[in-house]
Amino acid sequence: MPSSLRFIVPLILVLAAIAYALAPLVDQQTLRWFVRDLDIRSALIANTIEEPLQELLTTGKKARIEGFFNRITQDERLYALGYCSSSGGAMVSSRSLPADVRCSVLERWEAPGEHLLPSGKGPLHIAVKPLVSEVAPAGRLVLVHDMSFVVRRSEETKRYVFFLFMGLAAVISLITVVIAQISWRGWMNGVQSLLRGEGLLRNPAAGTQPGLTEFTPIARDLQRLIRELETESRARDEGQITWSADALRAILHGELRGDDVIVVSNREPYIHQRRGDAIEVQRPASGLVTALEPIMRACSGTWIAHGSGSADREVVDKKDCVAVPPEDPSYQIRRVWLTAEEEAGYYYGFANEGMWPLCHIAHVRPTFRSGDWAQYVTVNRKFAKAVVSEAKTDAPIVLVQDYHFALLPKMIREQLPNATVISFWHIPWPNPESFAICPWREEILAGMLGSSILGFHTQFHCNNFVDTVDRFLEARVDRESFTVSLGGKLTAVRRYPISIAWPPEPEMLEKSVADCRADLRLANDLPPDHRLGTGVDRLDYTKGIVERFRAIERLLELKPEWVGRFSFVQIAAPTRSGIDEYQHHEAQVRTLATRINARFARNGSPPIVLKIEHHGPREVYEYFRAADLCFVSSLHDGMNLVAKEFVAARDDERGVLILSEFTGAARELPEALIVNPYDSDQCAVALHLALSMPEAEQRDRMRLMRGLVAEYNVFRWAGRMLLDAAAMRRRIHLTEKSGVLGS
Ligand code: GDG
Repeated sequence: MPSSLRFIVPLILVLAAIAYALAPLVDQQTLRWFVRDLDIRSALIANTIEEPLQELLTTGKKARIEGFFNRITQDERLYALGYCSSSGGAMVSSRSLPADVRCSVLERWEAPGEHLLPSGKGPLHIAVKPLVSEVAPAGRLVLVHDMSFVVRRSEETKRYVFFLFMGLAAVISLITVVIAQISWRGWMNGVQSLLRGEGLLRNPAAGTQPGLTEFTPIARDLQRLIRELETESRARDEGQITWSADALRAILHGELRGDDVIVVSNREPYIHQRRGDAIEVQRPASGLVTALEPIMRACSGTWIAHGSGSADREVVDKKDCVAVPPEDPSYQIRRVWLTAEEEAGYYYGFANEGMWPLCHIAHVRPTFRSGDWAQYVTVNRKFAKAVVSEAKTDAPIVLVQDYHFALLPKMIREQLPNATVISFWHIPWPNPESFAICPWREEILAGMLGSSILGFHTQFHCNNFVDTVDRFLEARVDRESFTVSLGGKLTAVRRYPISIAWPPEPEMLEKSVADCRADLRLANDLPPDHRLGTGVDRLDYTKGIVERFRAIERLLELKPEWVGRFSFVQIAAPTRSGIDEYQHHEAQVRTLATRINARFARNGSPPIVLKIEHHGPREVYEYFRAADLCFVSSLHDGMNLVAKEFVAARDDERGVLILSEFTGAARELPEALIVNPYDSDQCAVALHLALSMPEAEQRDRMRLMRGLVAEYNVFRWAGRMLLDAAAMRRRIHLTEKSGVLGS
């Protein structure tokens, strides 16, 4: 209440001041009203008494007239009456007429209006009315009214106005205090319940606090505002996040606290190999492992993969699991064993002879065999079983990697309908016409649509996928939200461009660029000032190595000044060598290199140095740092991490990237020299441009590309997918909750 007084006292003072200021106005106004009343009253009395007075005047008896006047002035208000004859003489009046009212001064009161005469009792109102008659002498009647009552009334009115304002002040204060108290309590309760997580809006039927319903619209606005602020701050925060392994871990701790996370990929993150008596642990150099390992470490999850190492079986427990990383175990690998037939059919057959060429459109015909398909189905089912047995809850988050597991999402969803399945397709998705040649196209699409979120590197591949679904399945495609609904289940199709870890491991950049340049020229028997280009790829026909060599040949034809002054080192890691197409490809690459070298080698410097063997990651980085240019000429590539690795390796901001327009990376790195690898003349020009590019231009281009790779690194790729999954789970949770409330 003391706080209420702080409000009431000033209010009363203000209203009292208003009443005080109004008092003279009230006086003036009431006086004006009474004078007008007395004017009318005087006229009325004059008219009433005119006739008897004229009769008395004809008699000429003064005493009778005075008596008449005295009788009339018995009236409480009529103070005095007088008569002045036009023919002159003294006034005939009642006894009470003031002495200063004389016939000689009557003119001043003749006009109608406010004629007041001060007296000891209070003001007197004087009215003069002319009397004209044929029977009696003409004259003027003087009517004097007592106005002391006006003063009395005015005092009363002022008192009344004052008390009225005081009453008003009291009522206004009371109402205000009551409303303020109710609102305060209501808001406090509302804020308390909001803090308790109950929300301000409760269904009246479900027990809204009494007296709060009128605040519902305000509460709703408040809630919306809080939501908008949250979203805005999250968006702002995400924009400001410097994505790193630690940032990813911290975000996952916040967003997916306690959630069960499972990764499924064909390749395992740690491979145990037997070397004589010892068991060696190998870590495949893979962007995928770099990206997904922080997630697994943060969530202590399970990574399910094909156990391919020669000592893999020796180190697992009874459930085929092994804790990793070996030096500091924080998550486990669950190994799935495949028979030789399964591996041949599922991996080499359907995945790499069917799906791989199908999706890359690199002019290698896909081979589809029903036997391979059967193994593909079997192996996908085997992995689905492993997922179900490893799930600790009925709603795990499962990250399915790549084209080896197109059927897995649907199989998981059938057995764990509450699971959140995020599938990522690392290779391109072709247009519907190209995809149509797959004999099991409907099964593949339906399998993938078991995912909650389906990710591709580029929007172009997302569009291709949605178009393909639209063409071949009875599904509802929403191009506004980019979702596909099949059998009432929704899949969001999203673009998540993969990248590399940033910053690169410090030991990769330990050796200076100058040392790398000198050492690698020496190691390859090249002069110290020799210009060097490099390419690092798996020996895969989609990488355009043949086209790259043709472009080098064309450069030397068109610009002979580079003959003997420029060499290109191609690191080609053997891959899928059990597949015929890959053997042919290797042979073709070797033959071409030999032919070009025979044509253009000078002074012991071959234009092409072909290294078909696996290199250590440090060695690969050394080549990136030593080279004047890196040439990525993929015929079709989901992203291509080599382009980004070259950029990351060049902390000296030198070196030129020549990049095929058919890579996902080309959409992110426009500062590279973008080429069509099928156009060898254009590629030759790009090579020449790169070799003659001024250092300042190299720096400007490299700086922009490094900025992009730093910002859009692999931790953002993984983080964005998981944040989207977390948001999707929250939304589903809320929908279920409101469904329960609504029912
Ligand atoms: C698929 C998609 C997508 C190569 N040779 C050696 C070696 N490498 C490393 C490179 C790079 C990686 O392998 C190759 O990555 P890419 O992205 O170029 O290509 P794919 O293997 O075809 O991968 C592709 C990727 O998935 C990720 O989503 O970008 O589009 O086709 O890191 O440096 N590493 C070592 N020795 C070698 O001899 N150590």
